[in-house]
Amino acid sequence: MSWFQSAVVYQIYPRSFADSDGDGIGDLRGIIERLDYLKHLGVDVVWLSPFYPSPQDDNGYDISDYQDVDPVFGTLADFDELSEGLHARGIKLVIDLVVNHTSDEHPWFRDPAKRDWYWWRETPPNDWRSFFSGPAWELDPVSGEYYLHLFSRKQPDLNWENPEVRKAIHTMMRWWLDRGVDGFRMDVINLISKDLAAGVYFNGPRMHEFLQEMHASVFADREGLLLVGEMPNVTVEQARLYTDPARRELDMVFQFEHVQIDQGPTSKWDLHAFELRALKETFGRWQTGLADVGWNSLYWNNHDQPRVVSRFGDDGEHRVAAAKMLGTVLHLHRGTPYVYQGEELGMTNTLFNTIEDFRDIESLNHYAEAVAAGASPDDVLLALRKMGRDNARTPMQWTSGAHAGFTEGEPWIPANPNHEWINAEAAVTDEGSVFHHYRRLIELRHQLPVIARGDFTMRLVDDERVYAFTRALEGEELLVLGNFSGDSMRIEIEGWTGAEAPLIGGPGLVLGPWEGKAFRRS
Ligand code: TEU
Repeated sequence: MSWFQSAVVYQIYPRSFADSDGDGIGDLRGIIERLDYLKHLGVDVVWLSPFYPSPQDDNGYDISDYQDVDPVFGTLADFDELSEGLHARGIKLVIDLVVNHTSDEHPWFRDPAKRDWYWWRETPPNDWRSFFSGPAWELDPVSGEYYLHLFSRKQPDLNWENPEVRKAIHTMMRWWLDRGVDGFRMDVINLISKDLAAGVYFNGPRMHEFLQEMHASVFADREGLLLVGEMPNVTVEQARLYTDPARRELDMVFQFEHVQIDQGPTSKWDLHAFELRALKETFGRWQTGLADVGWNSLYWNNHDQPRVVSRFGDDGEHRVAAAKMLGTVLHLHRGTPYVYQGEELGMTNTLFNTIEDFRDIESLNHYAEAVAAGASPDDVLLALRKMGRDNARTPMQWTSGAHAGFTEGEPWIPANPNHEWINAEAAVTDEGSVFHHYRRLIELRHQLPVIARGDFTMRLVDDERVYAFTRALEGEELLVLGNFSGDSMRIEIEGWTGAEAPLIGGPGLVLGPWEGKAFRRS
């Protein structure tokens, strides 16, 4: 049993969390001022998205110095104060490790002696496309050669084949651990091993070797860390290898299947209707696949995903019920739950009228490319509104006041107008709020071993409206129900009568619109 099996992680996207100095951009001192809020919520770990020096082409995921703080976010002294403030409250601190690529303004990329730290070719060796539109090979007019960037052209990919690159990254990682951080969320880590000739960049041939080498070189004699790898396109079978403790690679991965069920096979902008059965199929397979070896991470949201209550729930009349139900269903699975800032308030997608309202490079580039290729601007906007990452990046809603209490200046992206009624100040004083529901879910995971470790069985696999599962551990059992519809209903589950002790919600196997419930017996 590892400590993280009963832990809950809270993700902070510093740019959008809290602004202490009125420049309209969130910062580390803003977070320091809100630590008691996190303590009240009861989370065990904070994962902090990038705060390092960066040209901010991709909001800090383009790093120009791995061992400092961007002045827009504060100083290293602020970082240390934040780290101490969290530790004093018994909360661990995990930082983002973005080492598939650097910024093109990183000194490594500018150093002629480090030419082989990146992927340079006289002609593009393949036709790879960037995740942010356009070709992944960019011509550098100075040298006349092309370099690889799987993300923006300001995010050149590091060449992990070069042992010096790996050594420099390991040294940097030890520097942060020595400074007191408790682990890493590793950005697109399954992209670091590539086979250009075979056209492979997901889960490439040397992935396990690179992770095991990193483990031996950086984590070997340290305990209590959290190592989570972000892995688009990872399969259950691969995840078993990445997260098997005996292999000494990672503790868990972020897989993407459940956040792609409403998207086309080749493009996230290709909108598909949400189907509950597809969600159950994928989650069920991951629960079973990692039951005997490895470990799941559980998430609905992060800074790259639209808000879950708008996406899979109801952000209108039944918003509070739907947000609570989604929390109940996710948190009572087996795995480590992640809460993205504002999810605990039931924050929703925002309103985007025109393309001018978007800030994210992914959305802006896609719009330009699709419209230039002849798509109708209205159709493209429709997809951006639904799937655009800026939905997750509007300011954290602290109060009903100006700019949601996020800043005293002009925010870099406007607050969602619904902060007038969806905000932390109102939620904390309302016992029936989504916030207090999340507090309770976090507390339950700490208290009940059946939540942290129990076996998982999906029930009602074919039902189109109800998500149902049971958990079991040493004679202790849970039944969890989530109504993914606006209809009230009575449920039948073999072996359960509804007379069992309600853990969440009232007695009886009846569900109101978007209601979630849990029952317990032993
Ligand atoms: O994201 C990688 C990723 O695969 C996607 O979620 C990506 O954001 C995009 O939506 C694909 O369509 C990570 C970070 O979480 C993201 O914020 C960065 O932009 C990206 O890597 C590059 O560092």
